[in-house]
Amino acid sequence: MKLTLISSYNSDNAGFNFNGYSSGKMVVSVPDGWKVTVDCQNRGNGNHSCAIVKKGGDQLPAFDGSSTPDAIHGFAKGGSQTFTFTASNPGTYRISCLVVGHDDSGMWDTFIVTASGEPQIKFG
Ligand SMILES: [Cu+2]
Repeated sequence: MKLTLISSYNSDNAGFNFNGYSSGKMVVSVPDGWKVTVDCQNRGNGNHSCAIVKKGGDQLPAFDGSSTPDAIHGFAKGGSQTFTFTASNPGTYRISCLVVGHDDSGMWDTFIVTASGEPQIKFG
């Protein structure tokens, strides 16, 4: 499946959002074993990145390849980077911007690997 994550989609939470959602309010569920390609775009003025990590504060990807390159520095406005990984180990993870301070500012959403079923996105 393909997941498009747009950093600073709008001014919600001072731009610290993906697709307009922050602090876990967008919940993306993917079944175990599915291959996920993330298209990470940046519409903000500052640098941003996209990664799937296990929990807040983590700087390493939760799955092999589940991050844009050099995610701690991110990339600039107008840029777009993609990465592909395979969802595994059912549980709750985090879509995070790993640029320093951004996750702490709420620039994260929720990523769940389910045991089975179909991919789904919910908004809380
Ligand atoms: Cu960011």
